[in-house]
Amino acid sequence: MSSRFLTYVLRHHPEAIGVSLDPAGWIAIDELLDALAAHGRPLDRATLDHIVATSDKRRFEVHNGRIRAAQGHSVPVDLGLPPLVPPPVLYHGTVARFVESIRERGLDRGRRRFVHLSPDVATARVVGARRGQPVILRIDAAGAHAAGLAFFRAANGVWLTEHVPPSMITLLSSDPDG
Ligand code: HQG
Repeated sequence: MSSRFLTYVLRHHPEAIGVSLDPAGWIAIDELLDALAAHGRPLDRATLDHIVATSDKRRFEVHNGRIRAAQGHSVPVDLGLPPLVPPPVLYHGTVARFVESIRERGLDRGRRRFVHLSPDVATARVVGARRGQPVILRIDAAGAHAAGLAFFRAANGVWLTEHVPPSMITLLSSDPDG
């Protein structure tokens, strides 16, 4: 099993294996493994630990025998992250077909709890490249924070905020090497 089914369960559809997450998104690992087995997706603890340890984006947090997705949820969760002062500039990787709408409406969280922002261009490029030729947007995080928007940092370094208005967004580059 790759991390994909685990992120599906822990971010979006815990009910797919008949479990629920606690309000902060955690589930006991024993309960998760039992439910996976009961739904034809057996996974042993060593393999789970390997998936967690080798997840390229550090997608999972493990603590006190429990596991949760670090970010990316569409189910209602309160991760309990403290609001932080963000770096002055953050980045968002997307693709050209979304840019006009983003310029008009700003960055929307869509079905997820938050808009996801990257601390550097290289990471944003990887995020955008999931959908095609990446386009990098530069986010005036200092300005957005000064305007009263709350920022949070997930355990894996992804920055989260509920919405970014168009005035805080600059098209940085549509050149994958730029
Ligand atoms: C776009 C992955 C039109 C936005 C990544 C994005 C990340 C708009 C798409 C994490 C828009 C949403 C999240 C607007 C935003 N009009 N399009 N107003 N506002 N968009 O997947 O940031 O591999 O929900 O640009 O690495 O791409 O799953 O968000 O293209 O950390 O672990 O709407 O998911 O991590 O797509 O990715 P998503 P995202 P994992």
